[in-house]
Amino acid sequence: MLNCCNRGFLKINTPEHIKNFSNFIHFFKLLHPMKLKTAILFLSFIFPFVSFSQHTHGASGGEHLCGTDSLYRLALTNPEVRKQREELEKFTQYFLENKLYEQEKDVKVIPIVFHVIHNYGEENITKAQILDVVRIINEDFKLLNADQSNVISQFQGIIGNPQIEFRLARKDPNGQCTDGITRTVSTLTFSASDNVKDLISWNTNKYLNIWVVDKIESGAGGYSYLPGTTINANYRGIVVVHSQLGSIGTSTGSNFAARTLTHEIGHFFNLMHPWGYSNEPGVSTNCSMDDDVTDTPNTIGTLLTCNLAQNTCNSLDNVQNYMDYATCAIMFTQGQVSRMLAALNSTVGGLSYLWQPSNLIATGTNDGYSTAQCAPKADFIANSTRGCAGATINFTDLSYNADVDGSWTWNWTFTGGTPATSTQQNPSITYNTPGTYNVSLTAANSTGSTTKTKTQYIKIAPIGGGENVPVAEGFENASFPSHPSDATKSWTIEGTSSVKWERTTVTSASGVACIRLRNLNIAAGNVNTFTSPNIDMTNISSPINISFKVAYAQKNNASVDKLRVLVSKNCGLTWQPRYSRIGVGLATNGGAYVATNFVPTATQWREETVSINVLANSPNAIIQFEMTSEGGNNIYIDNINITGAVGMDEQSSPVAEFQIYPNPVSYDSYISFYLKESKPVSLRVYDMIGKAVFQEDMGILPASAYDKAINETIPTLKSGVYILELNAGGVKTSKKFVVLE
Ligand SMILES: [Ca+2]
Ligand SMILES: [Ca+2]
Ligand SMILES: [Zn+2]
Repeated sequence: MLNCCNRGFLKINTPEHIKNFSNFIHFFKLLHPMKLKTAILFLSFIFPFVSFSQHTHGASGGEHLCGTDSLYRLALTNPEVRKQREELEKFTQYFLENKLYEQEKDVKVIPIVFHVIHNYGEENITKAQILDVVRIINEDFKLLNADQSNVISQFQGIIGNPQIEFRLARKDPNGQCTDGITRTVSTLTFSASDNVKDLISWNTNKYLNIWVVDKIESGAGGYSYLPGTTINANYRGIVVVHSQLGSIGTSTGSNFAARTLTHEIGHFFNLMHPWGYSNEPGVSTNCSMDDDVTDTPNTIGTLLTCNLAQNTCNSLDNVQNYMDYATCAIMFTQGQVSRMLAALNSTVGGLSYLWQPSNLIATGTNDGYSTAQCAPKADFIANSTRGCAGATINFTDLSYNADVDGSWTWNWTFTGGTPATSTQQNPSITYNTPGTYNVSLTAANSTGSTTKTKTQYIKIAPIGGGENVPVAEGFENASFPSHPSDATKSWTIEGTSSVKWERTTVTSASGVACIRLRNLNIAAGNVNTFTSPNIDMTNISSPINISFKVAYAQKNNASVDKLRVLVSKNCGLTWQPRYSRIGVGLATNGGAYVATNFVPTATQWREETVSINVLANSPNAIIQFEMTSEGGNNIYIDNINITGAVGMDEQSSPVAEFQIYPNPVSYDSYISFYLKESKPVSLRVYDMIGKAVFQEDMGILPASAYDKAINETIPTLKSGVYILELNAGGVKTSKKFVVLE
């Protein structure tokens, strides 16, 4: 953890920190027998160095703060890393002594690429947000930032201008057209580290790679390798969370967030924090360390404050420096610029290759390079991938790699949908027939087109069917989640991690089995669910409850795993949370931290009872257990019981006495109901596979009793069993009826 420096609030475990520090010094002495003090001085450039910027809020802290110990050790033990750091520092000293920075007159252009790693959430940020941060770093690295006038007078004279311009790549490593933004779908975005660089990395001798993620595993807001500190060239670059990227969109919008990428690029160009190589700003011992920059005053560092009179090492601190952790960073010093220019003239870390004219041509970032819009890369998302027969699902175009202009076309295909094709950008499609369907989109512009197909993407369930109340699930049948004889009564298990909910006989609250999620080794941010079959609650009224037994333990005080129970009455189109417990509130073992595989004892189960009256009278009730992993231990559930009263829930429905008589229906059957208050009313008839075969919108009806002759209302139906759904102001009530030949 020694050189894990955090941009933001620090939760360093001090004893661990000191222990590691001692280990490193000890190790260093083994390699280089010399006086400890000298060793510390040399550490600042020999030590393999990764900088961390921590998220300003919601940091996971604890053991997750710095997940790269092994990386440090690996780098430290690598002679090639030490050699590169020594080489770079030697070159930097030569560069400074000979004032070679005075010869650096031209703006250096750096090709950059943003790799957005996402799982279709808010972390899939807009191009506008990326263009905003490109604007910010270009202002900061060309000294065009308007707020430079706020630099206090004592430092006005040493403001530095790096003269560096960042341009989004227009050619990818294969010479293909790009707008400098890639998008990769992966749940690694929820617990990112160098793992996301294994998903995608462009030649780091040609591009500055910036990976944008939802969360960094260590809790940091961003991190960058200093030049020469990673032996894997694919790992050079910057990982940053979307909430600290730029000033718009999903960014928190603070100056700290908006300047995070500026700070990280400073590290990428070999700058350290002004307080030196310690990972802990604010401690007095930092006064004896330096950042190897002559004009940055010694400081112990600043933590999310902005005291312009701050004086921590017997001189005025430069708290407005981008490389400190103040909330008012607005400048580099000239000394920092000189060191960055030295690094940019060194091949260490590949930096000197980036701005060569031949590389600008290769990446499409040379002056005057212009190209047509690239062909779009097709992608899309649905507002829900589940629904009952008759559900309307909204699709959103997410195609990228080109800006939408008048030449764009969208050609959608919706197997099983109505309509079955669309040329709208964001169409809404109705699915009347139960089944599992593919969706495909071809996005085109004047340059070209690509097609994205999502197979078995939309799952439409029939109206009614499945289980009936009461439902008891004790996980005793070995076929779980499958029902041994009736597939409509099977449960489903889904999730983003490779380890998912599973039936186990390791322990149980009753019988010999239960369901568990081996959460201990699941990365934070993963979401795992198990979901009931459809439960037909037609004629089931409140009180409706679900009870279950749960067992869970935290691993440490940072374990904030969340269990929720959600209900849907439209086959999963929309969900309502009914239960949520987090971390210590979820724990059932008295709150002890368990570091190894948690298996509950008989007394470590807690029974929960949750009211789910919202499902009253729904023919399509579904219940889902959802675990969001956040660093804790295993969770177990057993003895699920769903109970309700039989009969119409007269209190909650504006409709009473809904009847079809006689039934089986004949030419003189009637539909009758009593509307207690004025409501918009519609009727829908479904066949037994759940396909909507008839629909009538009756408009807003006044409160009254209604009797409608069925042969004047519903067209002739083939013989069979049907469900008539009466929708009064959104409250649906269903009746089965039979048609005979
Ligand atoms: Ca200094
Ligand atoms: Ca059981
Ligand atoms: Zn930093």
